[in-house]
Amino acid sequence: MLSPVFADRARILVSGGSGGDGASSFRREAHVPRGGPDGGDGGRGGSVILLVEPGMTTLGDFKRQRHFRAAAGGRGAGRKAHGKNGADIVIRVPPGTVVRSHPDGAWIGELLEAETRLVVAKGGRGGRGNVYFASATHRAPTHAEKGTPGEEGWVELELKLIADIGLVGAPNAGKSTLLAALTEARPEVGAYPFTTLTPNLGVIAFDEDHRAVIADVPGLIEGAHEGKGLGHHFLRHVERTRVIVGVVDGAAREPVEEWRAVLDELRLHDPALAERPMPLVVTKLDLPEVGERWPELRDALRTDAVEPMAVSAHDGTGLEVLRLALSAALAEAAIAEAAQPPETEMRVHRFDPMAESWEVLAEGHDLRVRGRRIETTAARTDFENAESRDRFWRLLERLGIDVELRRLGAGTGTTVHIGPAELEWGDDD
Ligand SMILES: Nc1nc2c(ncn2[C@@H]2O[C@H](COP(=O)(O)OP(=O)(O)OP(=O)(O)O)[C@@H](O)[C@H]2O)c(=O)[nH]1
Ligand SMILES: [Mg+2]
Repeated sequence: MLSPVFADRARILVSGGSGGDGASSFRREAHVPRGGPDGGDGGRGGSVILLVEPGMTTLGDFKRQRHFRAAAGGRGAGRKAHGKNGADIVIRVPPGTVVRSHPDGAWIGELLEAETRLVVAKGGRGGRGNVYFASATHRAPTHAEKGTPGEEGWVELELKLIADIGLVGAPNAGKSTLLAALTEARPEVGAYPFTTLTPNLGVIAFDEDHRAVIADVPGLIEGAHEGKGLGHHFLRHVERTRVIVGVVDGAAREPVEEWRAVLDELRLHDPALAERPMPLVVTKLDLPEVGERWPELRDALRTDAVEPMAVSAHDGTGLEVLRLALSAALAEAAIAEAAQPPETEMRVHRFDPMAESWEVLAEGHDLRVRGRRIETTAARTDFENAESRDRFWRLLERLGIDVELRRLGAGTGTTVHIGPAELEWGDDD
């Protein structure tokens, strides 16, 4: 049984492991005083990965553990030994989790289907060992790269309800009662409007292999699309359901008018919503007055596309017919979905404006170089090693950054920040 849940949010700190440093080492052999370089690469750092866990329905677990840190990669060693890769951390999240970076709110991805994964903090790369830098003209390089740090940051998780079927209707129409009659869920039911404040979820089993999630949604009233009542907040979740079922209160004073108002609200929220084929259910058929007006109601609600049904959640009348109709509507929706690109496909946008370019900024008396490539290289450079330092300098020259630094006033003693590195400008360089 699924408990009532909705729109959970959690904020977690994720840290990829740093990559291991590459080794700077030389072969030792009995009769060779100094063999060739044999320093192996560092291992990559572990990543933090989100994975959809189909059974989960809340983000409540994240209230306790908020920091997830993947393991660092091992250092490379002599004899070309490769450092061990750091283990990934896999965090299970419910289907429907939307991931954004915090605090900028940038969209990172959306996890909908079982098995879907999303890397939220990539582990750092292992540095290359000095073996890698040997060449015909430079047979004994001491240069080896350091591993890069893993990505780290806060991400915001938001759980958006994904139900296959959404029950919509006016307040007090009997949506929650119907949900309870069709599933194991036990939502609160009340003889007054606005009993349901957040949607309830239940699983309906058609047979052993076919199950679907149904959600009821707080009642929709006139003005819902502009924020009246509570249902408004949930309309966007209704949009994502495969089938919307209209629930009409058979015992309302004006059932047809009331339903038309709900339909108007759907239309005002999104015209396409109201156009979707929508099974219609009149509730409370066990009440004598409802039994009496049912034939008339049926005629009034019938359209070319829809044959209304009537049920009583109290005595079970009509529920079997409703189940069959839901099963058929889901099958139809599946066919329609297959015909068009699935909107539930995972979209992942990683936008990185700094990937190719660089810029130099003044920071007080210091200068800062920003740019993906140059910052990454700085992070991988061991500035204690003269040879590594030279390589880095040559990259600055190649990219033209040195000219820009000078133009902005770099002189002896100026501090230049590049990624994690803090360098002092020397004119003999
Ligand atoms: N006699 C009868 N009463 C019903 C039936 N279904 C619901 N009711 C009653 O109608 C009232 C409203 O039921 P709910 O299921 O809470 O209605 P709802 O649509 O979820 O209402 P909100 O959450 O306020 O939007 C309750 O008093 C229920 O007992 C039914 O099939 N027969
Ligand atoms: Mg309710």
